[in-house]
Amino acid sequence: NEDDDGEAEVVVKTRPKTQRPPLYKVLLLNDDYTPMEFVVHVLERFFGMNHAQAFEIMLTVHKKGLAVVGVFSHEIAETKVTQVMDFARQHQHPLQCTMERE
Ligand code: TYC
Repeated sequence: NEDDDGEAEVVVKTRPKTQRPPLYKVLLLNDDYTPMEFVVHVLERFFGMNHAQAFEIMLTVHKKGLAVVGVFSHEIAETKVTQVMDFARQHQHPLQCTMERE
């Protein structure tokens, strides 16, 4: 950059990095004992899915062993996991729900 005094000058532009909060995948795991209808109900109740979506995801877990059921902030993901685990335990089903950083 050349201005009126004839001296070269370097203009440095700063590009502020936008900080984004880390996201967490909430995973549902398959097992041999939890009834399919219970899993569908969990997905409707805690993840706001309609019946068709919930049924589809339940079948994916059943066939593949696990599926991501949502992506949330750390606090929300923890709440979902706790809600699902408490609800499964109340109904004496071995359903497992976990979270992992995306
Ligand atoms: N595999 C279970 C059954 O055959 C159904 C099931 C689906 C269980 C999804 C857990 O996360 C799960 N009754």
